[in-house]
Amino acid sequence: MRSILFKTGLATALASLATAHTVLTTVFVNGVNQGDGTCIRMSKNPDRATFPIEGINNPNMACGLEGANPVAFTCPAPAGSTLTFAFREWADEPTKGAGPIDPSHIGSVAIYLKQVSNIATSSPSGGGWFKIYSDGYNPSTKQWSAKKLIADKGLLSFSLPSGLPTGYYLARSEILAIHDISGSGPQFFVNCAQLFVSGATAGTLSIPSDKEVFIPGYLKSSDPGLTYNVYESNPDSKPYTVVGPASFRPGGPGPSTAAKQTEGVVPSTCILKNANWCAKEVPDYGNENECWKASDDCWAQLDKCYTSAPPSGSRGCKVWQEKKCDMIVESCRSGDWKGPRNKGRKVGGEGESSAPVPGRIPGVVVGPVGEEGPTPVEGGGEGGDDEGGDGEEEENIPASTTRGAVVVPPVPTTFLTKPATEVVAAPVTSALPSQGGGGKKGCKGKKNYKRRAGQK
Ligand SMILES: [Cu+2]
Repeated sequence: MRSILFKTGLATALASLATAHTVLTTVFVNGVNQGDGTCIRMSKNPDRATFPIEGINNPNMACGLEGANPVAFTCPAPAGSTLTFAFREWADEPTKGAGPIDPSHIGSVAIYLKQVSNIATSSPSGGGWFKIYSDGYNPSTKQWSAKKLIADKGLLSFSLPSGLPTGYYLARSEILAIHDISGSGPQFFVNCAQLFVSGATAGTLSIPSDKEVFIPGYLKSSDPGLTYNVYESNPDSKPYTVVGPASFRPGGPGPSTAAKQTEGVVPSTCILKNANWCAKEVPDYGNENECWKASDDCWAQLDKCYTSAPPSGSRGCKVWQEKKCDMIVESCRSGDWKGPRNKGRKVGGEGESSAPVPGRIPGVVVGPVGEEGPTPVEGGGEGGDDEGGDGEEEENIPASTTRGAVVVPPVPTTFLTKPATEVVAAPVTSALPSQGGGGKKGCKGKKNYKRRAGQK
């Protein structure tokens, strides 16, 4: 037991040592927190998990470092539902630093999907990828996507196209930072979430050839989105073009309850979850010997919990120890040899196994941006090449949204695992990055800020 206690402290210490750019840690489906790390492929190495992918032709461009390794759970998400991705600068501490990313980062945020025949074994790299969301610079708010992400506490909401056929998908987040392209180069922060989408149709989605991309392979170093000088160009007069294809959002009737997920389901016997690890009830006990056996079982599970915990944290392991293993030890010692108590019941309260949600879940904004559109929208910031022009089978955007954005109301906060604190949007006084602390190579470039500041 002592060794486990030691390990507990060590795991926490290791996680806190992680250096930071940004990483996708948490998925919400229609506002429901799926748990830190759950369904997400991220590097197990806390020192690397938040780092950019090196080289635009690197296979890791598909799902990030260690992104070919599947995780045990695949999150169910109805076609047309709202997903929220949470990004963190410090993988296990959503409120540390700037929140999602250092303010020095300027560039774009995009979401891609790929339907896969087997969520555990299909290769993330290769064809089949299509973009469903992107945001670069929004001229109406004069905000770069990273600034918006910081204002929204790292929470990015987007909707799944309503016409997705039932099946398993990788949802890929791509945060591109180009603040230091002439130095260390572009920084691509990439992760994937495993999804089971329930749609009204079955089969393979057919993607228009101009909207399907291979990852890696979809980028050239000469792409306008990778050569744009954020210090010499003003995005209000020289629009920034987000890299990659135009978005593809197949329209359709939405989800169906007939769709049945068979892979990556969280087992019903799971009484506590940390990322992609699940605790099962300990064996029954009726005497001292059996009690200590149940205790051993509990601590052995705890060991697996810590071993499997990704950089997003091990809060669930701590809950398992304090609310299960410590209690069993206590009852074995005190002669209370009948158990387990609360057999089969969930351990820990709602949300205890994840970090507190740092802000209010933002609503999804749909529809093309109008001249006076108040907020970034899907496809916004792409210089208008992304408005679903060929329309044959793409999502029908109501006519009333063509002049401005329709804001879907935020999901009720009662869904949240912790009471959400109201986010007061940071006043956007300028697009200049604030003076952040730190000093990571390739992440700052204060000289350049001055140049831009002087130019304004
Ligand atoms: Cu960085």
